[in-house]
Amino acid sequence: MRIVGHLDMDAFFAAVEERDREWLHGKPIVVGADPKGGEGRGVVSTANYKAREYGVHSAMPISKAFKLCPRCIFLAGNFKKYTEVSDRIMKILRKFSQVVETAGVDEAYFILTSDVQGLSEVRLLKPPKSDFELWKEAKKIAKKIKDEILEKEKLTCSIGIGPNKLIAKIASDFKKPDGLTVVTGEGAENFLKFLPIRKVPGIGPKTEAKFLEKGIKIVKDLPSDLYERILHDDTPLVIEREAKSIGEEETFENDTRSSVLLLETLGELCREARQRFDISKQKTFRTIVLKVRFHDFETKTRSRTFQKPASDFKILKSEVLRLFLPFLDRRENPKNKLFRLVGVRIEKLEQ
Ligand code: TTP
Ligand code: MG
Repeated sequence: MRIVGHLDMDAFFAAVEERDREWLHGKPIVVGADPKGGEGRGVVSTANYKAREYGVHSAMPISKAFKLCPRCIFLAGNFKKYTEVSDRIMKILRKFSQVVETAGVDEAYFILTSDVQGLSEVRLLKPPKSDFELWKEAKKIAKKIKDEILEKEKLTCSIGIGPNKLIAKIASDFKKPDGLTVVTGEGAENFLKFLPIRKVPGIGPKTEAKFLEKGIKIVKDLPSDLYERILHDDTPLVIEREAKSIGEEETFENDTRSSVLLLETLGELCREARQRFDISKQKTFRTIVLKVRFHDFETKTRSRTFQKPASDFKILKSEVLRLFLPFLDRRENPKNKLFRLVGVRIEKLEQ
């Protein structure tokens, strides 16, 4: 049995903007092209839920959005920022599932129990348990993911859990924003039957129109081969290509000189690198790199390459520590600067 999750951030770009500017809280927000007082070209990237009440939605011409909602706040958006937020969200997700497929800037599939291709017996949920308990536990994990994203990023998302990718994706969209919808293998038929066909990913406006002409409005009336394909979709997750190196870095909330915090952070980064290494197909590494960035953005890296490939993570931690200690005194930090970021990387990975 497979349990697949699909996570999708709510009104992603707009939610990030609203989060980051207090004066935007509670206002209708549209991220996209410049409306130029209704004359602007280009489209809406996204609108928050408040702006959607006016009928504004993604891909709509910005001029139309302006007509529908002149009092909406129109923002250009900052893709770099959204990518950074996205990376952090994916990192949270990876703490809960070893098999994550990033499907877009604000969405990802993940496996909660499975025997995924190439990864023998990835079991996050502890067997043996009844199916019922497994689904219940999957729901609990999804709740934890939502809680941590809310706590750390102050953003809400919607998660769907299902027996395959397609159903998980339909489920994540079922209740938005801030939804959590579980569709068990047993419940899948009942869940799907009466859904409008447009809810199925891949059925766009054109396909929908063709089916509507034939009187097909809901999923259960779709041709049976298509219906079966949705119900028994077995598309595997596409896991990112094998890395040639694995790196983790952390930018501090406030620039710091606290050796306790610095060393703790480096320890945590080694652990994270180790986790990623463990689920990669690689068996050994030969180079360890430490990266340090000071408050003024001066950046230094120090590395050590072993003659023989290593696999023991005690070496990583001790070597990182050895490379870092000179930064705690005059040797590498004569001006006693504050630290902005530290990073750890392992390179020359081999299977
Ligand atoms: P979506 O997940 O489709 O939309 P959303 O996150 O804004 O809203 P929802 O709560 O319904 O999930 O897309 C994610 C981001 O991708 C969205 O914030 C902006 C961007 N995007 C575009 O730039 N153009 C588009 O047409 C769509 C659909 C999305
Ligand atoms: Mg979204």
